[in-house]
Amino acid sequence: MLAVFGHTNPDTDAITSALVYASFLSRQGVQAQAYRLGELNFETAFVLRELGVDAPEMLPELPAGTAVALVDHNESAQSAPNITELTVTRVVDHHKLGDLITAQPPYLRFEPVGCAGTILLKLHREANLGVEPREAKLMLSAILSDTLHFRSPTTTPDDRDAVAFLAPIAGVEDVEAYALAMFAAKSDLGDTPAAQIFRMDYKEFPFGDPAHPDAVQHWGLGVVETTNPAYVFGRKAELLAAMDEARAENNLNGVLLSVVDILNETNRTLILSATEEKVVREVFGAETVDGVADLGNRISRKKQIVPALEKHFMPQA
Ligand SMILES: [Mn+2]
Repeated sequence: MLAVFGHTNPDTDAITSALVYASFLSRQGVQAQAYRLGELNFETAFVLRELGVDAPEMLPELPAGTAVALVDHNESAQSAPNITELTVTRVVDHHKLGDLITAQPPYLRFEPVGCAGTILLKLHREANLGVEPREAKLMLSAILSDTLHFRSPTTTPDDRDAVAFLAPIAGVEDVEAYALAMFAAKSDLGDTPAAQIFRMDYKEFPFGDPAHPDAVQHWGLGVVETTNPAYVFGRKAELLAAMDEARAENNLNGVLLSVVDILNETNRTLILSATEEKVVREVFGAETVDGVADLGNRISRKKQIVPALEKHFMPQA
């Protein structure tokens, strides 16, 4: 049985792509089971509840050598704790290639599109496999989530085509209304502890030349996508404390928490210390005022934040 899973601190794409790819593989005669690497966020819980679909189980500790398939990620820092001991046989992803190393030739499908769900739809169409309403709504939800319903600069024509194809099958007549309901669910944070809010959409990245491991910096980058940024800034002090804890706990050089206003398409980022303040000034030209730096319309971590930091920390040739 092939274990299929998305990244830690899963978002909607990480969960739904694991479910859809596992069922796709099973239909192709490859026994596969979806798992998750963390708790669902409120948006994903809403999507699964709407569909009456159970969340995948937490990935158990897998013995070394177990065959696995990765969706929506490929970097070891964002994967199962013992990923380097597992046998990665398949990856379907739309992120930059990281430190993936395999002993055997794997099946790899990478495309620079807005969502892993968009690639999964292509796999169905290429295999002449019909898309069931359940799978259609899972993929549709992932694409709307990852692209913020086409607001994100990561959006490609393929993502738009996929949504146009999937919405009628999924029975979603008003796509924007459905997207807004997802975003509202995601923004309804209630009394969620600050540490959990910081971790909900959080990824760690090594920056710098891997040939000089001593010079590599490790940064933790959190994002809160919300229709209610005022609520998040109301908890600024708690969030900064949670960031401080995470930095110490995980031995990080820096941490950032970007608060993305989905509807206004802006990013205001919480700045913990002089270290982050300096980097954000040098990389983005943004000054920090009261612990907040205005990063303007840079709402995509993948496309607008990570590449700029990567370049900054890479030794100049
Ligand atoms: Mn994704």
